[in-house]
Amino acid sequence: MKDEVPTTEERVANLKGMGSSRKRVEDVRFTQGRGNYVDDIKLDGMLFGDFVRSPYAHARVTTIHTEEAMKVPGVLAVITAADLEPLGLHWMPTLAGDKQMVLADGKVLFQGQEVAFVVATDRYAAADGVEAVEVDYEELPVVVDPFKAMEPDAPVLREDLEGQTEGAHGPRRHHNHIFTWEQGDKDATEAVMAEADVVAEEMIYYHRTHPSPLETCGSVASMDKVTGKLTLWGTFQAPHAIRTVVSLISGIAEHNIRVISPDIGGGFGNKVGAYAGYVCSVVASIVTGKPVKWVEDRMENLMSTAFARDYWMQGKIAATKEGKITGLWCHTTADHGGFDACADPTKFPAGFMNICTGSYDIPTAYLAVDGVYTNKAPGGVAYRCSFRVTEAAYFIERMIEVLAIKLNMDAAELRRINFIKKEQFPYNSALGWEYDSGDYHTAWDKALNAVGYDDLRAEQAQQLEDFKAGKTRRLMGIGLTHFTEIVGAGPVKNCDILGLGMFDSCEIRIHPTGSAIARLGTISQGQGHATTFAQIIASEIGIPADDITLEEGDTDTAPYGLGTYGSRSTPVAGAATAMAGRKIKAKAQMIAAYLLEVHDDDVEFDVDRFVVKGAPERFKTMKEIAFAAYNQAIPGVEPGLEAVSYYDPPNMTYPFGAYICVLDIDVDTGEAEVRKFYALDDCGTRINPMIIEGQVHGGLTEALAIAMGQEIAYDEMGNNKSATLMDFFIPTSWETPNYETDHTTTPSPHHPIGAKGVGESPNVGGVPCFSNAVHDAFRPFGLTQSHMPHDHWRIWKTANGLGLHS
Ligand code: PCD
Repeated sequence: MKDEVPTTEERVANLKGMGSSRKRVEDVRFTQGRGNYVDDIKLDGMLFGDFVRSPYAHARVTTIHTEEAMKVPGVLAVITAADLEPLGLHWMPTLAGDKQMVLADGKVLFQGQEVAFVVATDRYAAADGVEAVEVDYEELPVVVDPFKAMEPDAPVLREDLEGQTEGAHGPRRHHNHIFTWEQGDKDATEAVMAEADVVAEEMIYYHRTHPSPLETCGSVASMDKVTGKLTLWGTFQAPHAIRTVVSLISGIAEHNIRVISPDIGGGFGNKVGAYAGYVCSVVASIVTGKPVKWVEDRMENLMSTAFARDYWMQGKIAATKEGKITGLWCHTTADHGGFDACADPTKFPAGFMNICTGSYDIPTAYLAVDGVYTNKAPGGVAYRCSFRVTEAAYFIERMIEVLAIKLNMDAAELRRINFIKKEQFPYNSALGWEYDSGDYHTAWDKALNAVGYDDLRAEQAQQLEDFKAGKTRRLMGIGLTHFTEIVGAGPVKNCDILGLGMFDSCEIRIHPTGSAIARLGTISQGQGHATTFAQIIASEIGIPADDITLEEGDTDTAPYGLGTYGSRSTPVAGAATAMAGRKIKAKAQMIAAYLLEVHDDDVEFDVDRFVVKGAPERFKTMKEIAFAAYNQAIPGVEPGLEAVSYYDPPNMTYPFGAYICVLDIDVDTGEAEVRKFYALDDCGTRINPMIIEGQVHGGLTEALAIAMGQEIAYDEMGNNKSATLMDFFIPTSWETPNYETDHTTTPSPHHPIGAKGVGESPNVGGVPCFSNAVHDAFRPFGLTQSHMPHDHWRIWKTANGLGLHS
């Protein structure tokens, strides 16, 4: 019957393709305890490793006594640097062109540094063995302040580099100096500063913090001596790169290494780098011939793997009296800890910090970054941001506020008059980027209208009157942010990690019955790739998303890719997915034309089928075409229906957003309560609006944590003061406010489906927004800058310092 023929809308809906809020297919497993994380892996005869760690931040290691540990029942081996040295594995290369000790080689440079690896028959015996190892240390003077580290008589931290005046990123001018990275025009910027009507200057500190995913880092190494094959399961955000690195440093041929990232319980940049635990589990497996598991505990995670931020950003911003910005100057001192283990593309030692001109049309700018060694843990990862983008966004969004104060202007208006205009895209920034697309004014107006900005300001003024009149002890702060991100590394010509170009990949195989499997070079850590990438394929080739299996993370099966971080999966692997889909579609078109006995050009794609142009009743569905690909001998066409795409993006994508936060601050307790948080994101074409909303909620909550309490703090002796979740702030549902989300859609002109990344945006935009709200509350009392995190104590101190407690 005619009305049984599905309508176009029904056929589209049936695909659950791009734009649909398809439910996450992963959650069937995750919500029923069927996830398979590294610590769930149990192999026959598996052994366990645990680290002896340094209690000192800087000390010479004279002797390591292992005899007592070897007597502990179950302990099989205690590995030290001396054991690794003959294998050349006592040091390993970092992603930043530096090298790092796997196990303490003569000295330790941060508290919690790995000193020895105890291998035992179970986790508890390994821990007992760790207790029984005695290490003789000779304490050395500690430097935790990057400015003091650069003083002439500062202690020499990296003795291994003594006398080396050339580093991986150019000359070193001091024994604790790593590199200086300069971008933009220094002389021109200084000239602008000298001539400007107004120059605002401020030191903006983005404190040290740490990603803390639910699952900590870990690995299981299994060396099969019979086949010569090493299998390595681990919490890897970049499994293929790990395989290549393991091959290069161990000498095991790459085809004999299989790296598997099983389910990952959150990454947030913490799982990008290579850690001592991975190396030690591999070595221990080779030595013992047994599988060896290493999983760090929470304290080890907070103390030793991948910190984030720790940037001291000295800024100057120049403008005309009317508020038109004429120049931006920034000098950053970057505290990298004991080793430069930052995870950035090779040519970018300070990541994408040069996106610090933000959303504004700033004609002249200069940025210099000095990387410095201190006695703190190494890392410097992109904790929910694309390589230092969050530092850049925090810097410019604070500088805008500081300038607004100096000009005595409304900060929303100051932003508006400086935004890059829609017609200026593609826009070349003064610090070297080509922004692909944007429509900032539209987003800004939508945001201000949505929150009723003028009314909020009126209410705030009234509340200030009441405060001054003694009628209330609460102040209201309105935080504004307009951020621009840069995600999707990314052009192979600019971006590589350890020489590996940052393309990504997707392979799609259509089965005879019309369902499919797709494999990608990326790896989900909770983002929902199995859901969203199937949606791209569904729309591209007309097979329902529910009929497509997605696989990532097994280097024996997945095509080579650079992994998931820096919100690069959608911009790069998502593009590869669309391109692989298009290759399949092109072949399907030939098959359809053959079946319909017309010329290739006489059929056209229609949702889930090819139809004869002008005769829509004559068609072949993708299901029929798939079967024909395996069942018919078609002249000039190979059997089968599959394709692979390795995608090298022509540019990065530049998502943006307008965020507004309203805070109520109790000046007597220092408590800050989020009354309202509005987040408008523009990530170009949206694949799954529900997943995007979830990404925004998660990223905003991490932003709340960072801005309002989360910090890795050290005392003068280099003791980590926040190595437990008692001291390191993780917001629960209690502290987490409601978020209002919104969007505009400005597609990327170069991405095959117009999509930009979104996973990191809420963190990048959220941190300055919360922080600006705190500052805004105190603006009438003369506050221009106070350092994050804005916990109750610091807010109370700020209020106190402004004389509000008298
Ligand atoms: N999307 C859609 N649409 C659009 C975009 C996007 O839908 N337009 C979606 C996708 O598909 C996915 C998501 O969303 O699913 C995301 O995406 P992206 O942005 O592209 O990103 P990816 O690459 O995928 O991922 C990454 C990110 C990052 S970077 C981070 S931090 C975080 C985020 O992601 N992490 C995480 N998110 C998340 N989530 C979860 N759940 N978990 C996790 O871990 Mo780094 O650098 O690493 O730091």
